Amino acid sequence: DSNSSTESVDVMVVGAGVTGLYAVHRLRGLGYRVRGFERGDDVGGVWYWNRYPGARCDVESVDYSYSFDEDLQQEWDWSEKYAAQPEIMRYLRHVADRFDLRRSYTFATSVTSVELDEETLRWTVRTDRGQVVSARFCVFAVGCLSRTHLPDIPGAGEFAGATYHTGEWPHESVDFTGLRVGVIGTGSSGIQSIPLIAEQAAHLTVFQRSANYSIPAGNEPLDDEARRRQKAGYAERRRLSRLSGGGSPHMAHASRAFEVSERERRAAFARRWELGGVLYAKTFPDQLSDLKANEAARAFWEEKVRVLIDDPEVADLLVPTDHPIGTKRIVTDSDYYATFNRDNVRLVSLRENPIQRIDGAGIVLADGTVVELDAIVFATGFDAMTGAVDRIDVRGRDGRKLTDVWREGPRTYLGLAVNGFPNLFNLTGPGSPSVLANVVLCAEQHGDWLTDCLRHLDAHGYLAIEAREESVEQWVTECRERAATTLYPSANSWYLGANIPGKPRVFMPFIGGLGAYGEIIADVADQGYRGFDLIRD
Ligand code: NA7
Repeated sequence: DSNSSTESVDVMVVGAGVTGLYAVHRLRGLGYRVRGFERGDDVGGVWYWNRYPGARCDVESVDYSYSFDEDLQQEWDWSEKYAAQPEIMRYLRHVADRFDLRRSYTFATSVTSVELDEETLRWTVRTDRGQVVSARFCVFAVGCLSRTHLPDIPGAGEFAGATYHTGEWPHESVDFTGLRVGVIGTGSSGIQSIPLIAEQAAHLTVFQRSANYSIPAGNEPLDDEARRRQKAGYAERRRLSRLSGGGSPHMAHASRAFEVSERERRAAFARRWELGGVLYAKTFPDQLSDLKANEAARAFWEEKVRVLIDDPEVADLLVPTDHPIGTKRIVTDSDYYATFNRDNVRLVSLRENPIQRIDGAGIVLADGTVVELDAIVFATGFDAMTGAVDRIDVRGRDGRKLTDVWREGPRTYLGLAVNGFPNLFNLTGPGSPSVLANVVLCAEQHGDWLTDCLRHLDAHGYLAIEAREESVEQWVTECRERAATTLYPSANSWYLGANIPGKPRVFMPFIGGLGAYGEIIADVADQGYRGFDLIRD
């Protein structure tokens, strides 16, 4: 399937997830010739790959949807408060159809390298299927949680049963009926899938390295009346969301945690608990920067969770002790804690009894116990934020490799651009707020900024745009300094690369939130792309 003739385009986009689809739509709208490549054989990005049982978004569906087209927004009906993966896939397919986006993409094709020609400042793009494309602009929309992480456990190849990774779940249905199943990992993917696997399997063993904070979603079906109300309120909802940190209309309490009485504090936590899920992390504005405020939130959480778990010793293991609440993403669950009250579910704490190896029969623990299994599910997460970019051999000026420039951690200006890599943009990646906010609004924010930028270049006769090194240095410093004022760096999270052995420990997202970030990048554009070099022929 190789085709070595070179296609010439204005913009090459990698990725047909939430971010790539919108970028393609906007770029085409400006008349650019666009060629997209997508590794999966359909649109969807993370939602294409993460089809494990229970996969569900932790942002409300009304918010986790595009805002750029009022008819789309008004006509699409979400069936639940938090949409499950199949419904999000249906939505993204619908968007692709409605705006005829598929015709710009080549599917089941990975971009393997992009190389700058310093004479012309054009990029030569190569794929794993032999295509070669010459592009003026390269746009990466490859996702922050799209390169799966499989831990290197000795003997893993010897296991006689089936193995799965939640982030690369098979498209044909998986049936655990009658089987002894092990799940390794208790992040969002583990916590969402464990209750459903427990219902199906004969027996489930959960292997937990770190306990996580999880909060019931309070998920519910949406009826016509609920949808009507949401849609009628969309304008205001979106306005508030764009100003917010997280890209949803829910604002933190107006006062700091200890500026209110204990009664009011508890009432505020209770309201957030009822609202469900990840929003609890920002009940009070100082909760993620002040340890005492955080401890109040944590203690309330513990009270609520302990009553859900019958066995106090199991509860002791399920309550985290290693990080402040919210410094790893709080999981939004359905029936997670109650699952440990089932007779067919057992929790193994790897802190007390680590995995030593895997053999043909199952998982061997440090104390010599063999947990016999028919299937192992790795819910072990991702090489986050940089992993998917690292898969592409990106070579800029002087043949410098992006992976070398990022060796000590990602270095970007505004999350969008890198010195030495003119006309190359990385959307919703490190240095941007995307993993701490509703990524759909982040995708629109970046897609809009990008198209305005290209229009500016063309309107003024510029060939290229390139981030200055001092701008990159300032942005990296700003991201680090902002993170240092919070409790986030104290957790061993994937925000810091801490889940990947040997990865540099750098807080990768911009922590100031979607609204503040939007102001910064708009301001840069308004000032003639401050901090960038605009290059003529
Ligand atoms: P996460 O949140 O990174 O969770 C991965 C889990 O796997 C986490 O509990 C890890 O424990 C565990 N893990 C990773 N490596 C190992 C090894 N070697 N042994 C045992 N356990 C291990 O990934 P998810 O897919 O659940 O969710 C990712 C994001 O998607 C989530 O934040 C949402 O935003 C959506 P650890 O905590 O590192 O000790």
